[in-house]
Amino acid sequence: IGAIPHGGELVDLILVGDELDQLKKRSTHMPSLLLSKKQLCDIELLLNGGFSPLTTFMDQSTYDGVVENMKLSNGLIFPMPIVLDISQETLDIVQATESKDLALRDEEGNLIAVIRVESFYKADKIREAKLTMGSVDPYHPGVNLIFNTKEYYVSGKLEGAQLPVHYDYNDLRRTPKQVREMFREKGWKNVIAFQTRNPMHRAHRELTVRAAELNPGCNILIQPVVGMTKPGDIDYHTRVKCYKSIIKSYPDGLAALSVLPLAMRMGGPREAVWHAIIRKNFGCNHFIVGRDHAGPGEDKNGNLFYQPYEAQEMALESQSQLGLKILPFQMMVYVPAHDKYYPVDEVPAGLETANISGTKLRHLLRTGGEIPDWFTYTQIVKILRDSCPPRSKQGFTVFFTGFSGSGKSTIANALNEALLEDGSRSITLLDGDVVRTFLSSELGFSKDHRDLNIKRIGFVASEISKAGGIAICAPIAPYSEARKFARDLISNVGGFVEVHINTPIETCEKRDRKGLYAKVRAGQLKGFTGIDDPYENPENPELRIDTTDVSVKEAVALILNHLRKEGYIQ
Ligand code: PPS
Repeated sequence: IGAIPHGGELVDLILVGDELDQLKKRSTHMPSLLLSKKQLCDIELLLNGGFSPLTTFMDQSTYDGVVENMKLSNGLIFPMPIVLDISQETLDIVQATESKDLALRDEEGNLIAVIRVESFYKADKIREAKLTMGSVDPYHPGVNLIFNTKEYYVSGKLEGAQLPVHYDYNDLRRTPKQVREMFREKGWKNVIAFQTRNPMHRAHRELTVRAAELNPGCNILIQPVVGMTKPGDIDYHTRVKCYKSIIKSYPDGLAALSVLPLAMRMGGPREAVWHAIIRKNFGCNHFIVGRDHAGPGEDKNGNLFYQPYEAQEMALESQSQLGLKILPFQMMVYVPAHDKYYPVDEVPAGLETANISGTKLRHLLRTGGEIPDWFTYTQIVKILRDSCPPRSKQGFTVFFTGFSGSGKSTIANALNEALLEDGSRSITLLDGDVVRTFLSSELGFSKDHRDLNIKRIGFVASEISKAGGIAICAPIAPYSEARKFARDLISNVGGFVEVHINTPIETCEKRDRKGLYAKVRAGQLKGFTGIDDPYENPENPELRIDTTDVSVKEAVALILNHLRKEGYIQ
């Protein structure tokens, strides 16, 4: 049923019956490895045949062939290293056992598989990143994944106990065997696969329907990734709601939806070839590769990691080795005069086009701006708006930083009252002293302890912001890295406004409200920020306020103005 799997046979590594019982029994005496999110995704597709013909994680010679030539030892094309990385410590523990077996478990302790560690090797990660991702810039998500693997890659016989357990979308999670079964039940012989990690809009629907029109007799499998995608992407729960909605807009019986637990590497050209192989294993014999397939976007200097059609070119070049038809597509654009979508290279001469980029869409969602009907469907807009409310409905954090006595707490308290008077969101005040009484009572003032203190504050504030509340934090927070940690964590789930209270240390000492500076000068207190302990000035805070000649009222007004300007309050 469907396309012939890569290498001829669909791999299935899950044991059954007595063999499974024995594996489970044996596993209780083995050392265990807790699989990471990426490892869980990889093992799911290894065990269910999504990565056929692979039957285990790659040994050194397979890995070398794949990294250098995109070839397995039998000559078959395979562009992506699939490896199991473990630490020196875990390797030593396994090496000390007689059987060399390692039980692979999920974070709840469920046994997923057992690997017999028959070989291990240390990878040259720079070479791996260069050859597979075409970059060694850790800003590239795939390069980052490579650099964050443990030092040893291991290989050996892999026996599956069960697929990783999921509690969501079980109606859409199908193995290659189950997808093939679905095709058989529907009577589908030729299937076009469509890969995505973004919400789908009219352009995607038009593109896939057009692919089917150009290839008569083909049906469409929409197979979005719900494993790991590019950091910052729209979460898959929101996306699956969009897919479930848009699938209803296809002509009856033309398309079906199934989700894929893949850990994407954002590896552009090689990733496109890899995606095609996976879809072949799922029974599809056509694969759409559009503009910037699996692209990681730009590096921090604004340069593209890959050219927009580089992935498409490599997929087309590999077509004969892949044994499935690559359907290359240019970007689809809207032509208002015809109220119709066209591939950008087929737009009738002289006609204007329209398009809304992902960045523009995110901006429209954030600001509550209008999203036109020609771009997407009303239902999709509603799903996206519910999941990305405008800033006036999102939670946010105001994060003060500055010396002791700079005025942080006073302004934080006043801001708290002003926001309570005006708004309806719940507010939590995480003042330095309060935090050190309730959250960090065991911590001192070493660098490690100060960093941990700020991480805790960042974590609590991110949970508050995520739930739609306001967190006002007022620690000294002397180190940039810990402040960045808090910023990154919170910005992912809501707004983040850093306010540097840059009152000079001399003024703070003159005020000396708590008498701490006097104690420092008397030699009774050591390691005091700004006197004999560092304070790294924030480079780009949203606001800087020196309370030497700005009153508390004025400071609060400055902050409220900023919050208003950014749309957090009205
Ligand atoms: S940090 O570095 O962000 O973890 O510090 P923080 O938790 O904000 O500090 C809270 C209060 O501790 C008092 N204190 C000191 N501050 C700086 N250095 C040393 N060694 C120290 N020892 C005690 C100080 O009063 C801080 O409160 P604020 O509100 O800033 O005056």
